[in-house]
Amino acid sequence: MDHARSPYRRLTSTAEAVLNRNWTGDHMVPSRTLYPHQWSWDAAFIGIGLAHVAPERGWHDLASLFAAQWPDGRVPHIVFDPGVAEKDYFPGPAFWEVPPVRQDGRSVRTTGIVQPPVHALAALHLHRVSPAADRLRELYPALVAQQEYLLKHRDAGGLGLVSIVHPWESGLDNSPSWDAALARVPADPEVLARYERRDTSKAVASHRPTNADYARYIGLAESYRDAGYRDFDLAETHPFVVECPAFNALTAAAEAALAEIATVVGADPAPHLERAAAITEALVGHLYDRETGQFHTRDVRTGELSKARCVNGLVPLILAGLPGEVAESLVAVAESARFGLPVPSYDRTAADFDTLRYWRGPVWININWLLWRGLATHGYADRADRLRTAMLDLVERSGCFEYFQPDTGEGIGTPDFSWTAALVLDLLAETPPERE
Ligand code: 2M8
Repeated sequence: MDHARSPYRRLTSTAEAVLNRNWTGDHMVPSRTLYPHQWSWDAAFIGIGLAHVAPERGWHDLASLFAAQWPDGRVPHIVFDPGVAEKDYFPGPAFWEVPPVRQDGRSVRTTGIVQPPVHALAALHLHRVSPAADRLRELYPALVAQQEYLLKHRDAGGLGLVSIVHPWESGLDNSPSWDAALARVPADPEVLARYERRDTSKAVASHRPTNADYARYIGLAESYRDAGYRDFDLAETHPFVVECPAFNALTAAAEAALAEIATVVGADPAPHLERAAAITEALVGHLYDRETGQFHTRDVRTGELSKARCVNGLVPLILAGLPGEVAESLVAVAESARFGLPVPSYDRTAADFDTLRYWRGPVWININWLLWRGLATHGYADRADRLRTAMLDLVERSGCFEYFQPDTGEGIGTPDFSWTAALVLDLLAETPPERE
């Protein structure tokens, strides 16, 4: 990256400084205040940016995350830093009750749920920007095991799609995409009487999920935990089981990235390509709605598609194998009055669109970064360029915030947020997208 000639010189150094402050020596934290541990899909987005400025840190971050992978292949959504006190994040290791795993000679604890598998994409990106075939070779079996866990243990609906069992697994925690399915999960106020939320003491409460949502999150995590984190008969036994279009698109994109990784490490790319095509077909066959022109979340327990038009329904644009007319429709919806570039996290015309509350309206850089790649992949170069400039202008003006008010561009949530900083560095480098 030629920093000196970039029109965003200040932004480059701001973003690098955020990543330097959030590096612990072993891994990156999303935020020193709000998220003091290591998060799964954050590590992937962070690796994509670190590729340009500190690739060794990017590889190290991924390696330390995968060192906490469970024997069944699941990559936990949080790896807890043993040096951080239990009181500094809720729900912490004492809540999840997962036995410690050995990681680089020390003992670490994790959660028992997952997040979208963006890691193969990140590893391929790191290798393309800063070739490291050995690193790729070391990580490949773990990336394959991650996919096998999702595709074998989490196909609760039997359609060849991955189900999530908790809104936190989506990464889009309080998206309206889950409202219909969550309405059947009791929001027991007693649950919160037993615990204390930490997030609302570190961020503005009206910018975070509501107490009713949190009560459901805790109740769901308790029931999955108390069933031993087993994935048997989920659709019959667990109260929340949904197929998210973004999670599944990222799972298909991971297979496409693994096919490329396989060719580098001397493995067979064919099974990965087959799986990428099969997931893409299942996505279009079961989660795409021709009337709304976008994808929707399916509730596995009822078989119904959520009516909410959320940004997770646009993310399948990242798939090169998407039929042309579906890609065209997603672009039209993204540019319509419902969204607009950069896309907010929810339909602007919905009665409950909320410009401040987390994943119910604000603009997030990781999702826009995925759409930027999707636009480029499908040949919408002008729109991709416009979106890139809009994201860079937004972050330059407001700072590396966690999310942004979609009308004013004001930065909200935690400042100094790692994936915003990292993805800005990637946007500045303008690496062409890999073939998903
Ligand atoms: C947010 O989620 C965590 C729970 O996992 C939280 O609210 O405490 C989400 O934005 C998620 O996507 C992200 O990975 C995490 C850390 O940045 O924060």
